Amino acid sequence: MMKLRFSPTSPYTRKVMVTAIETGLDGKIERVPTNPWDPESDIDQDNPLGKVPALILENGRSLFDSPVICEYLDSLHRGAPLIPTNGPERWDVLCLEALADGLMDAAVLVFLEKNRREAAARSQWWLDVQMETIRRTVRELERQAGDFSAKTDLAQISIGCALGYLDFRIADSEWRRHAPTLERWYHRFSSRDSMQKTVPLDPT
Ligand SMILES: N[C@@H](CCC(=O)N[C@@H](CS)C(=O)NCC(=O)O)C(=O)O
Repeated sequence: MMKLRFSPTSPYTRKVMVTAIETGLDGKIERVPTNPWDPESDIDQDNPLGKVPALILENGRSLFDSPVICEYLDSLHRGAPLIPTNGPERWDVLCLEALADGLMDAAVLVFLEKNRREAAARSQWWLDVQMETIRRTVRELERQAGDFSAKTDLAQISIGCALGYLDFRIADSEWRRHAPTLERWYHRFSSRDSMQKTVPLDPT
Protein backbone atom coordinates (compact mmCIF):
# COMPACT_ATOMS: atom_id res chain seq x y z
CA MET A 1 0.00 0.00 0.00
CA MET A 2 1.12 3.55 -0.72
CA LYS A 3 0.43 6.09 2.02
CA LEU A 4 -0.92 9.59 1.48
CA ARG A 5 -0.26 12.17 4.19
CA PHE A 6 -3.39 14.26 3.84
CA SER A 7 -5.54 16.93 5.44
CA PRO A 8 -9.29 16.97 4.75
CA THR A 9 -9.27 20.75 4.17
CA SER A 10 -6.30 20.96 1.78
CA PRO A 11 -7.20 21.59 -1.88
CA TYR A 12 -3.85 20.10 -2.96
CA THR A 13 -4.63 16.89 -1.10
CA ARG A 14 -8.08 16.83 -2.65
CA LYS A 15 -6.47 17.12 -6.07
CA VAL A 16 -4.39 14.01 -5.36
CA MET A 17 -7.40 12.08 -4.03
CA VAL A 18 -9.53 13.02 -7.06
CA THR A 19 -6.66 11.91 -9.31
CA ALA A 20 -6.39 8.63 -7.38
CA ILE A 21 -10.11 7.96 -7.85
CA GLU A 22 -10.11 8.97 -11.53
CA THR A 23 -7.17 6.62 -12.21
CA GLY A 24 -8.69 3.74 -10.22
CA LEU A 25 -5.80 3.77 -7.74
CA ASP A 26 -7.57 4.96 -4.60
CA GLY A 27 -7.81 1.39 -3.27
CA LYS A 28 -4.00 1.24 -3.29
CA ILE A 29 -3.55 4.33 -1.16
CA GLU A 30 -3.92 4.40 2.60
CA ARG A 31 -4.80 7.87 3.92
CA VAL A 32 -2.79 9.12 6.87
CA PRO A 33 -4.44 12.20 8.43
CA THR A 34 -1.82 14.88 9.02
CA ASN A 35 -2.11 18.40 10.39
CA PRO A 36 0.93 20.22 8.94
CA TRP A 37 0.34 23.17 11.30
CA ASP A 38 0.71 21.04 14.43
CA PRO A 39 4.19 21.80 15.84
CA GLU A 40 4.37 18.14 16.92
CA SER A 41 3.73 16.91 13.37
CA ASP A 42 6.41 14.73 11.78
CA ILE A 43 5.38 15.63 8.20
CA ASP A 44 8.86 17.12 7.68
CA GLN A 45 10.26 13.58 7.73
CA ASP A 46 8.34 12.90 4.52
CA ASN A 47 8.47 16.41 3.08
CA PRO A 48 11.14 18.85 4.33
CA LEU A 49 8.84 21.67 3.19
CA GLY A 50 6.50 20.64 6.00
CA LYS A 51 3.48 20.49 3.70
CA VAL A 52 0.79 18.02 2.72
CA PRO A 53 0.26 16.18 0.45
CA ALA A 54 3.17 13.74 0.49
CA LEU A 55 2.87 10.27 -1.01
CA ILE A 56 4.97 7.53 0.54
CA LEU A 57 5.67 4.70 -1.89
CA GLU A 58 5.92 1.04 -0.93
CA ASN A 59 9.73 1.26 -0.98
CA GLY A 60 9.59 4.09 1.58
CA ARG A 61 10.46 6.87 -0.83
CA SER A 62 8.26 9.95 -0.54
CA LEU A 63 7.01 12.15 -3.36
CA PHE A 64 5.76 15.73 -3.22
CA ASP A 65 4.23 18.13 -4.19
CA SER A 66 0.77 17.63 -5.70
CA PRO A 67 1.81 18.06 -9.40
CA VAL A 68 4.56 15.44 -8.96
CA ILE A 69 2.29 13.03 -7.07
CA CYS A 70 -0.47 13.36 -9.67
CA GLU A 71 1.97 12.81 -12.53
CA TYR A 72 3.28 9.73 -10.73
CA LEU A 73 -0.24 8.31 -10.29
CA ASP A 74 -0.95 9.05 -13.94
CA SER A 75 2.08 6.90 -14.85
CA LEU A 76 0.66 3.89 -12.96
CA HIS A 77 -2.61 3.22 -14.77
CA ARG A 78 -3.62 2.07 -18.24
CA GLY A 79 -6.66 4.29 -18.80
CA ALA A 80 -6.61 7.48 -20.85
CA PRO A 81 -3.77 9.64 -19.48
CA LEU A 82 -4.74 12.67 -17.40
CA ILE A 83 -1.66 14.46 -18.75
CA PRO A 84 -1.23 14.18 -22.53
CA THR A 85 2.10 12.51 -23.20
CA ASN A 86 3.28 14.93 -25.88
CA GLY A 87 2.33 17.71 -28.26
CA PRO A 88 1.03 21.18 -27.43
CA GLU A 89 -1.84 19.61 -25.45
CA ARG A 90 0.68 18.46 -22.85
CA TRP A 91 1.86 22.01 -22.19
CA ASP A 92 -1.71 23.34 -22.28
CA VAL A 93 -2.72 20.93 -19.53
CA LEU A 94 0.40 21.46 -17.40
CA CYS A 95 0.21 25.25 -17.67
CA LEU A 96 -3.50 25.29 -16.85
CA GLU A 97 -2.79 23.01 -13.89
CA ALA A 98 -0.16 25.52 -12.74
CA LEU A 99 -2.71 28.33 -13.06
CA ALA A 100 -5.21 26.43 -10.91
CA ASP A 101 -2.51 25.54 -8.37
CA GLY A 102 -1.64 29.25 -8.18
CA LEU A 103 -5.32 29.98 -7.54
CA MET A 104 -5.17 27.55 -4.62
CA ASP A 105 -1.99 29.27 -3.37
CA ALA A 106 -3.65 32.70 -3.38
CA ALA A 107 -6.81 31.36 -1.72
CA VAL A 108 -4.85 29.51 0.98
CA LEU A 109 -2.84 32.70 1.68
CA VAL A 110 -6.07 34.68 2.09
CA PHE A 111 -7.50 32.07 4.44
CA LEU A 112 -4.34 32.02 6.57
CA GLU A 113 -4.06 35.81 6.69
CA LYS A 114 -7.67 36.18 7.79
CA ASN A 115 -8.00 33.21 10.11
CA ARG A 116 -4.61 32.13 11.37
CA ARG A 117 -2.45 35.25 11.58
CA GLU A 118 -2.96 37.28 14.74
CA ALA A 119 -5.25 40.25 14.04
CA ALA A 120 -2.63 42.90 14.85
CA ALA A 121 -0.26 41.53 12.21
CA ARG A 122 -2.89 41.13 9.48
CA SER A 123 -2.05 42.98 6.26
CA GLN A 124 -4.81 44.46 4.15
CA TRP A 125 -2.25 45.09 1.39
CA TRP A 126 -1.37 41.37 1.26
CA LEU A 127 -5.05 40.38 1.27
CA ASP A 128 -5.74 42.81 -1.59
CA VAL A 129 -2.84 41.44 -3.64
CA GLN A 130 -4.06 37.85 -3.22
CA MET A 131 -7.73 38.72 -3.86
CA GLU A 132 -6.70 40.48 -7.07
CA THR A 133 -4.76 37.35 -8.11
CA ILE A 134 -7.91 35.31 -7.46
CA ARG A 135 -10.03 37.67 -9.59
CA ARG A 136 -7.49 37.76 -12.43
CA THR A 137 -7.17 33.98 -12.46
CA VAL A 138 -10.93 33.38 -12.44
CA ARG A 139 -11.21 35.81 -15.38
CA GLU A 140 -8.62 33.80 -17.31
CA LEU A 141 -10.32 30.49 -16.47
CA GLU A 142 -13.64 31.98 -17.64
CA ARG A 143 -11.95 32.96 -20.92
CA GLN A 144 -10.75 29.39 -21.44
CA ALA A 145 -13.68 27.44 -19.95
CA GLY A 146 -15.57 27.10 -23.25
CA ASP A 147 -12.55 25.20 -24.64
CA PHE A 148 -12.02 22.77 -21.75
CA SER A 149 -11.63 19.29 -23.18
CA ALA A 150 -14.57 16.89 -22.96
CA LYS A 151 -12.12 14.38 -21.47
CA THR A 152 -11.14 14.81 -17.83
CA ASP A 153 -7.53 15.89 -17.45
CA LEU A 154 -5.28 16.99 -14.59
CA ALA A 155 -5.87 20.69 -15.30
CA GLN A 156 -9.61 20.22 -14.86
CA ILE A 157 -9.07 18.29 -11.63
CA SER A 158 -6.94 21.11 -10.28
CA ILE A 159 -9.41 23.79 -11.40
CA GLY A 160 -12.31 21.88 -9.82
CA CYS A 161 -10.44 21.59 -6.51
CA ALA A 162 -9.37 25.27 -6.59
CA LEU A 163 -12.94 26.47 -7.18
CA GLY A 164 -14.21 24.04 -4.54
CA TYR A 165 -11.74 25.58 -2.11
CA LEU A 166 -12.98 29.11 -2.93
CA ASP A 167 -16.51 27.97 -2.06
CA PHE A 168 -15.28 26.25 1.10
CA ARG A 169 -13.05 29.00 2.52
CA ILE A 170 -13.29 32.27 0.54
CA ALA A 171 -17.03 32.78 0.10
CA ASP A 172 -16.51 36.52 -0.46
CA SER A 173 -14.54 35.84 -3.67
CA GLU A 174 -17.99 35.59 -5.35
CA TRP A 175 -16.20 34.01 -8.29
CA ARG A 176 -19.43 33.00 -10.06
CA ARG A 177 -20.50 36.62 -10.54
CA HIS A 178 -18.16 37.14 -13.48
CA ALA A 179 -17.73 33.57 -14.68
CA PRO A 180 -20.97 32.05 -16.07
CA THR A 181 -19.25 29.60 -18.43
CA LEU A 182 -16.87 28.45 -15.73
CA GLU A 183 -19.79 28.09 -13.31
CA ARG A 184 -21.64 25.80 -15.74
CA TRP A 185 -18.53 23.72 -16.27
CA TYR A 186 -17.90 23.52 -12.50
CA HIS A 187 -21.48 22.49 -11.82
CA ARG A 188 -21.06 19.54 -14.19
CA PHE A 189 -17.55 18.64 -13.07
CA SER A 190 -18.33 18.69 -9.38
CA SER A 191 -21.02 16.07 -9.85
CA ARG A 192 -18.32 13.51 -10.71
CA ASP A 193 -18.00 10.69 -8.23
CA SER A 194 -14.37 11.64 -7.53
CA MET A 195 -15.38 15.20 -6.58
CA GLN A 196 -18.43 14.11 -4.55
CA LYS A 197 -16.34 11.69 -2.52
CA THR A 198 -13.75 14.33 -1.63
CA VAL A 199 -15.83 17.36 -0.61
CA PRO A 200 -13.75 19.24 2.00
CA LEU A 201 -14.81 19.07 5.62
CA ASP A 202 -13.94 21.54 8.33
CA PRO A 203 -12.76 19.56 11.35
CA THR A 204 -13.17 22.58 13.68
N1 LIG B 1 2.72 23.29 -3.92
C1 LIG B 1 2.22 22.39 -2.89
C2 LIG B 1 1.43 23.19 -1.86
C3 LIG B 1 1.06 22.35 -0.63
C4 LIG B 1 0.56 23.22 0.54
O1 LIG B 1 0.73 24.44 0.56
N2 LIG B 1 -0.06 22.56 1.55
C5 LIG B 1 -0.54 23.27 2.72
C6 LIG B 1 -1.89 22.73 3.16
S1 LIG B 1 -3.20 23.37 2.18
C7 LIG B 1 0.41 22.98 3.88
O2 LIG B 1 0.70 21.83 4.14
N3 LIG B 1 0.88 24.03 4.56
C8 LIG B 1 1.72 23.89 5.71
C9 LIG B 1 2.90 24.85 5.68
O3 LIG B 1 2.98 25.66 4.72
O4 LIG B 1 3.72 24.79 6.59
C10 LIG B 1 1.41 21.27 -3.53
O5 LIG B 1 0.95 21.45 -4.68
O6 LIG B 1 1.29 20.18 -2.96
